[in-house]
This record gives sequence, C-alpha cells and structure tokens, in this order.
Amino acid sequence: MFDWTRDPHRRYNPLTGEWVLVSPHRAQRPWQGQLEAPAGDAPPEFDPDCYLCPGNARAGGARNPHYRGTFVFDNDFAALRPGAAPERLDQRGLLIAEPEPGICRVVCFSPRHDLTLSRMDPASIREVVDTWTAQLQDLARPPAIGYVQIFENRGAMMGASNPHPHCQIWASRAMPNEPAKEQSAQAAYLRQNGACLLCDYLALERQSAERLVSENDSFAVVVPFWAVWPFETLLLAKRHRAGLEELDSRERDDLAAILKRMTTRYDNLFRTPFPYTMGFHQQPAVPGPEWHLHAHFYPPLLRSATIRKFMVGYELLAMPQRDITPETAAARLREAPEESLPL
Ligand code: H2U
Ligand code: ZN
Repeated sequence: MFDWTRDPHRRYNPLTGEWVLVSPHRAQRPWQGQLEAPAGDAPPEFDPDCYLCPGNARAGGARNPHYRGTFVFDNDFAALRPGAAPERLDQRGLLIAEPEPGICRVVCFSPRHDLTLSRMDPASIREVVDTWTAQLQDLARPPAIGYVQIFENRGAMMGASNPHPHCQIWASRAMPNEPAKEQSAQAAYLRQNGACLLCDYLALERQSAERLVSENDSFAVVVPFWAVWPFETLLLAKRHRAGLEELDSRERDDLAAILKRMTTRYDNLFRTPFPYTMGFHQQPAVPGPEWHLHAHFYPPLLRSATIRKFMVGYELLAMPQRDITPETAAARLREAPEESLPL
C-alpha cells in the first residue's frame, strides 16, 4: 500500500504548473550541515546608525523626517528607474531584450527600530496595510506600470540589510515571472471551470483542515499542499478579492490581525525572530477577473533557529524537494502559540 506520509511522491502546484518532490522518509536523516550563529542582542528602539530610523541620514544624502507612523521613500538604489521607455523588443535571434521602466520604494512600518510585524500593535499594522493600499493606488497606473510587487525580506538570513521593520515595493511595466505564471494558471482555471482557482482551493483546505494554520473572518493561512519551503504558508482572502484595494475596512483590520498572529507563530516555532520573505500577489494594473488576492511566506528555516534549508543541488538542477510533509509543518505551526513569548 502506498503511504503518502512515508513514501516519495511529487505534488503539483496549480498556481505555477510546477511540481515539488516530497520525500517524507528522509525527515529523520542525520544532519551535519552548516550551523549558523543565532542573532545577537535585541536591537535598540532607536539606532543612530540606521538609515531607516526617523531623523537619520540615508545613503545619497537625503534625511528621513521625524515620522511617527509609516514612512515611504523612493529607494536610493532603485533596481528600476521611472520613464516612458519605448515599447521596443530588441530581438537578434535568440538574444531578446526590452527596456524596463519602473519605480522602487521602501516602506518603513514603524519609527521603532526594534519592532517587527509580530511585535507591532494591530492598529499600527493596520496603518501598514493602508499604506500598502495607497501605494498600490498611486503606482498601478497603466501603461507605465503593469504590476506592483510588495515584499518584505526579514532577517539577515534572507539578505535583509537592516533589522528596522520595513518592506520594499517594486513597480514594473512588465508582469514579473512569478505573478505571470499565477495569472495564466488562474485564467486557465477560470476558463475551464467557471470558478476561481484559489476560492476552490481554500474550500478544499477548510474542509479537511489538515493544512490549515490560522484563520479569522476574512483570511485563512495554510501550508499549501505543494509547499516547497519547510514552513512555507499561503495567506488567502476568504472572499473573492482581486487585490488589497478591494478590501473593506473590516477586512483590512482582519489582515492586520492575521499578519500579527502568523508572524508571532513563526517567531514562536523556533523561539527566534523568524526570517522570511513574504509578499502579496494580486491583480495587475490592468485587472482581470481571475485574480484572487493572496500572500506567500517563504521562510528558510528547517529545524531550528540556525538550521536552514538550502535550495541547491537537485533543486537548482531538477526540481524542488522537501522532507517534512506540508501536513507535518502545518501541525507544527498550529502548535506554536499565537501570543507573543519572550524570545
Ligand atoms: P532590504 O533590507 O530588503 O535590502 O531593503 C532595504 C532597501 O533600502 C534596499 O533596497 C534601500 C536599499 O537599496 N536603501 C535606501 O534606499 N537608502 C539607504 O540609505 C540605504 C538602503
Ligand atoms: Zn532604524
């Protein structure tokens, strides 16, 4: 008898059309990999050397205002530059390129250097949600901007340059690879089934509850059936909403609340400020009916505050692979309390 909890199998990600290899029997194998040093002391409330703290100077000469809530500025080292670049595909046989204009911004979540989403109060996180929404409304203007990506890189392990709570927004003319894959998959599903892929998926997950981690009236968090990272999660709007702009006031409060609860669970899982990359996927500047608002959390940690998963070897050359099953990961996350504990 095939045992899904023990035997190697692969799972399909209907959002991207990609497969992940699951090898549950390897979860117990001995580990002799890299041990990373845990984070040092907790950061101070204000750091005179931080380029995001209120009143401090940034690289490039600008000085931050003495802000009290959220604070948004144009990235001083932007990967994209604004401009009405000509829509010109330069193709010489297999050599294909095109200009890519855009806008990159940084959003400070709080003037407090030492806070994280998990430790901010819900009203302040609600202000972050409102700032994201305002930025989407400001930036998503076709034809100059086609897609707006909001993302947070948290923790040195994820390459975040600074512990000050912040995220980035990159707005580009073209739709980037990941949302582009998800857009085709959602559009195809809608065509074939006359229904929303993620509405249908959420209904399945709420029925079984096996991979469900947390929920409130407006949002649910699951370890997706096809998760690649050990403790990857997917945050889904319960009502069919195409983007943050479509959330009403109560849903925005619920989003703030579930972000706090989820990031707190993550911190409590290994009793460490949990590193991750998270970001929203939603309708592009020219919206389509297929889009269902969601956020992905991609945390690198595998077994402790210092033992991480590497995407190397077979994963780079063939396909992603995981040992611990998404069901086990969801159970572990459910066991991690939603209330803040001292770390
Ligand atoms: P990360 O921690 O996710 O790297 O985000 C920090 C961003 O802040 C990064 O994109 C920008 C970097 O370019 N930055 C400024 O815009 N001004 C500065 O003075 C330093 C860093
Ligand atoms: Zn700071």
